[in-house]
Amino acid sequence: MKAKSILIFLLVFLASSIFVSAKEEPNHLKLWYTKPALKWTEALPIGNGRLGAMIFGGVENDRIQFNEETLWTGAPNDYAHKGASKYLGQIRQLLSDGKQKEAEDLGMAEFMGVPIRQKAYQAFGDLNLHFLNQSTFTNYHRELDLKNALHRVSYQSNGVNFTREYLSSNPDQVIAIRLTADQKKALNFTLDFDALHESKTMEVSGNSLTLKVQVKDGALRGVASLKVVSDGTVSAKGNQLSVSGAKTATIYLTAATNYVNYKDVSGDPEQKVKQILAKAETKKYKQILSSHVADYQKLFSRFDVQFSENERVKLPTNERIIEFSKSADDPQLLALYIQYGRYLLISSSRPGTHPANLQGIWNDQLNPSWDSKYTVNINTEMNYWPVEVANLAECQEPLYSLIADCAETGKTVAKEHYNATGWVLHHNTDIWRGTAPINASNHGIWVTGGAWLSRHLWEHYQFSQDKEFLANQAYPLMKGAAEFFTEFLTVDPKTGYLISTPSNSPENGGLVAGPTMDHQIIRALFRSCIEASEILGTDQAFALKLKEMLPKIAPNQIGKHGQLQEWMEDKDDPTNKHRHVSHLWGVHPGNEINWKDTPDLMKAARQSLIYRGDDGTGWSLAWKINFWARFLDGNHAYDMLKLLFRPVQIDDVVYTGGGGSYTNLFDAHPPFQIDGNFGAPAGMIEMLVQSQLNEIDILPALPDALPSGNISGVCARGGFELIFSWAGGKLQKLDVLSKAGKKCKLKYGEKVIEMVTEKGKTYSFNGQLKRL
Ligand code: FUC
Repeated sequence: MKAKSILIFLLVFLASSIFVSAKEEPNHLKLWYTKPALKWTEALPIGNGRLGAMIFGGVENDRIQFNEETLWTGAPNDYAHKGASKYLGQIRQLLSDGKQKEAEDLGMAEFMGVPIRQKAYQAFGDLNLHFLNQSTFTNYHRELDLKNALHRVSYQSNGVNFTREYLSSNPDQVIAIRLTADQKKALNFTLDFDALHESKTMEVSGNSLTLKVQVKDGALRGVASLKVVSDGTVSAKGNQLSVSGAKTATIYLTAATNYVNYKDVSGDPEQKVKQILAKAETKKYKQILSSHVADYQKLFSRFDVQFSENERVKLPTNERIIEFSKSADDPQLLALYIQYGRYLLISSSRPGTHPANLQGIWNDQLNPSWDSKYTVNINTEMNYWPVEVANLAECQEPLYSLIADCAETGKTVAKEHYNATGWVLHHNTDIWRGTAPINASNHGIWVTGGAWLSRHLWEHYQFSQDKEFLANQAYPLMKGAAEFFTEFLTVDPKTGYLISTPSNSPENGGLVAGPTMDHQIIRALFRSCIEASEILGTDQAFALKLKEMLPKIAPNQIGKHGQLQEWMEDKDDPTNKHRHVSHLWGVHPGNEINWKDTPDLMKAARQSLIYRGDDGTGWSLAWKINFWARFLDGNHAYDMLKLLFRPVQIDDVVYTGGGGSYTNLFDAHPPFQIDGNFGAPAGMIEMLVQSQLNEIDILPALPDALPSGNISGVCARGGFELIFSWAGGKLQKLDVLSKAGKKCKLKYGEKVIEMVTEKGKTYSFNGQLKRL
């Protein structure tokens, strides 16, 4: 009897999983549309960390605009301004004397990187597909399936059903496009390459097409090549390939450059591309598809989140965004946004690749906004805020490599600009790992970029409890960053405190002595080094030095408007709506300001945020979601989401400024900048669980608009992974998996429990935190 019911269950399960065919995947894991994309921000992104593409899904003409992550302008260069340190004392003195303009002028003349601007990430090219006789079509559908990392297009034309599937494979290092018709010989199309680069060549031979580009200002050149495999005839036609009389065709596209690392551009892209394609061509599409899906799902399927669902879930994504801005009653859109953020992270940042830049890896221009590089005074860090909590720790590895590179280049800059040991990274970096001050002295001389990035190393240890990582990778880099500040911090002649000068409160108020944010970041860095040295049992003398310096660093101060002071002086303007709210770093991502230990500072920080207002650019909105979650005000955080989903250039909606979302749910600074796509999911998760204060706080900032839901695979500091559900605004059930066997302190509302845990064991609780 028992066996029979198991069999029936299995049959029903199998039937239902077959029934959930491609198009029936849950809607909280799909972006979908009923029209092809016309604008770039309507196209949908695919990526494997290295190769990215935006798919337009046009019927007669399809555009696949693609990128390779190492195609940048410029050449190896350390950007250091040799001998700049001669002017450091003078700049400090001018600032101390209240002569900001003179200090900035001297900084501009003698202290900036060489050259003063860093280099730009480049669009690579377009692959265009031209289909014959398909000017009329019906039943058009295009979608991005986040569960399988697949983009699909389907439509009917002249009585034939056509489908296309697009993926960017990490295991096979190709973008694969599979085209099918449901009738023999119905698939007829031509393919060609195009590129914005002035210097470009195209070659056609056999079933392959090659595009070679040389960047205008620099040492890098790129080679992109594709092969077509089809049951029809593949032939060359001028600069094009032609496929005729086919039922199916598969295109394998790959690209490479001569970039090897930030010091070496001796790579052989022809050879690399040839090897990749030779391998791919011998495989069946099904094999490439299944290893792609398996490889992607290893990361993606560890985590799930669901809120309550209503009729809105049946709308195409463009309409859903517009409806949300009218009334925010679509909780499941938030789940889609969180999962889209995870999808974008997996697609733009894989072990062995470069970190996600300002646009991830997706860029269609030669002069993208802010060069699509790495701005480290918020943007690059924000890209990685969801990694730990949303169970994608591996995706942060590229950031560790970038930090390690900058710790090398940053040594030269520390020496030349400050005559100091250790390493420093200012406002920005690029593929050449520039670390010197850039752009202008009023914001480019900001010294704590490297220290902030080092926090990500420490946080990874906090979440993973991986001592080997701490000893071998994290601590040496953290220590180098801290060493710099032991020499850089100077006694403020006015207050006697140690201060960071010259620097800047990003990007507000010009060059100053002692911005609050710097002191918060430096304190956090020192504290983490002290703790790491205790855990590892090393470097006691260095830890002692940091301990002695810590209390001497200028503290957080409350000013005359009840605000947290952004600077040493009480000069904040309560009407200033600047998008950066840097002095609240200690609230998030830092933790030294919190309700438990420093309630007065927390109130002042909240007051500062109220003065700044809710509106802002895309990433600014995303940061404010995180702040409101830390202030434990879920309803205010939810209000911020209404701004985040403000439609930007969607259908005929008129856009009125500030951040928002494009049709493809890309975050709008505007223009597109990917940080908000990562910072906002982190903030939404922060509403559901927080662990920055040595306890795991469940549903700390649950908004009224999310009365029920469930989340699984969400991670907390201390090496814990949680599954929990809530209904009617109340916790129902909680499972805690202990991955490191550490002590666990759980908090839900007023209730707090502590327990010793065993590594690998799961502990279950009811809604009152009673063990089950
Ligand atoms: C910082 C921000 C801008 C933008 C740029 C990439 O300079 O102030 O808003 O995000 O980075």
